[in-house]
Amino acid sequence: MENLRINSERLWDSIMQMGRIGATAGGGVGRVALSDLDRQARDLFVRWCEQADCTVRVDRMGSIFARRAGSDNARPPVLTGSHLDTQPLGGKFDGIYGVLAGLEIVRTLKDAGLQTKAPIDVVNWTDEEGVRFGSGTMASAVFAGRYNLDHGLTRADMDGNTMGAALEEIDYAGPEPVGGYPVAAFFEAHIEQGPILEAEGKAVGVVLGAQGQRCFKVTVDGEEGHAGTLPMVQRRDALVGAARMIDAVNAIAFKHQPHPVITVGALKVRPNSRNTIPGQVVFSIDSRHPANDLLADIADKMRRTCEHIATDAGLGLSFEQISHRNTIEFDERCSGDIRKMADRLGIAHMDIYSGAGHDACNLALCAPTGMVFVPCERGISHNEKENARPEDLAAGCDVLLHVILERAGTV
Ligand code: HGY
Ligand code: MN
Ligand code: MN
Repeated sequence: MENLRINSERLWDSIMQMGRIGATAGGGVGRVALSDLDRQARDLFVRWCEQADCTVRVDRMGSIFARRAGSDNARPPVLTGSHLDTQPLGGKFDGIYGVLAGLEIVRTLKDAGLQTKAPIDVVNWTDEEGVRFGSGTMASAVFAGRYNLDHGLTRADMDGNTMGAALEEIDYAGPEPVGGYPVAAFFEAHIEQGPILEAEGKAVGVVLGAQGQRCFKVTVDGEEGHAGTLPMVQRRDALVGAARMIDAVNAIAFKHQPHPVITVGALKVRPNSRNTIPGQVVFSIDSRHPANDLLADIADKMRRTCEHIATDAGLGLSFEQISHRNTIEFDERCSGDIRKMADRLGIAHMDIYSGAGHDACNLALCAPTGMVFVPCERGISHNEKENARPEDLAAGCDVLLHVILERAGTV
């Protein structure tokens, strides 16, 4: 069993095949959660899992659980997985690697005729990225009990459509209750999305934790008017106000370096017409910091700054926090297992913290949780150019295989 290894070529081929669903002209993937492309990716994943003798269940948040039975199915399952949804202009690896690494593990166990004591669930968490509904990792947050089901299903996009309705539309509003049962452990494999492992020449990162995050929806209300006739001094231009706010929150980040990081990445202008003065702008703020109290201070600063700008310009303002997750530390026993298995397999590794958020950050609240990072080229992610080396993906997957085998126990 110690000599068991995953099939690197099969893992790579599956990632490439999945990358064809929503492939972009720039070589990446655009497969936003709950789109028809997401449905196609889910269907392919389900087909592959069934071919690997897994039984597939879908919960009410649309997360998919592909179970490889153990010899004792009364034992809590060992979960592994990540997400198949991507950024609008994303890559082939962010999230996808973790889901397909889980699939590769159950395929490897099937080939080897190996049975575990506890069942293994390969999971695809719904809408990790939060592109359309604003707050990511919502399905795993409901699973972990951070939010109730109603909160998850009623998240609305900028046009007011809910996540519940979108799940019905793609036929993935499953019947299973969300979470509420014991999980032996959750392990998520993921590309690092930063430059450290590559620079240090390590194939595996043992992730110790992840920084906290607060996301906001800011609505600026002005008044529409004719671009050719309304004098400048009489205007209440929501976009000019929003632009000042965006510049100001960016300046707050620069003033406090090396933390926090603050990003305004989505903006909706109403009515979005060349010759109408913008009457309303809705924009997102994503802020992150490793210290929870400082992240809260930054949130206050941003709110007060936006209020001043709105008042000065005679604009209305709603500054709404739509998600908040504190900094988390992963389970030491899980991190220790990852380190130990990397050593045993002779794979170079180092401890690392995650700048990005992951479903594992939620699972850590309800189950022992660990994460395995692998390097990605020049740390590039959320970009069509995202790339990783087959040998690093295989190394991370081999570590994951042995960590899971030890946790699930073998017959
Ligand atoms: O936003 C994030 O950290 C992510 O990629 N889920
Ligand atoms: Mn991800
Ligand atoms: Mn991502």
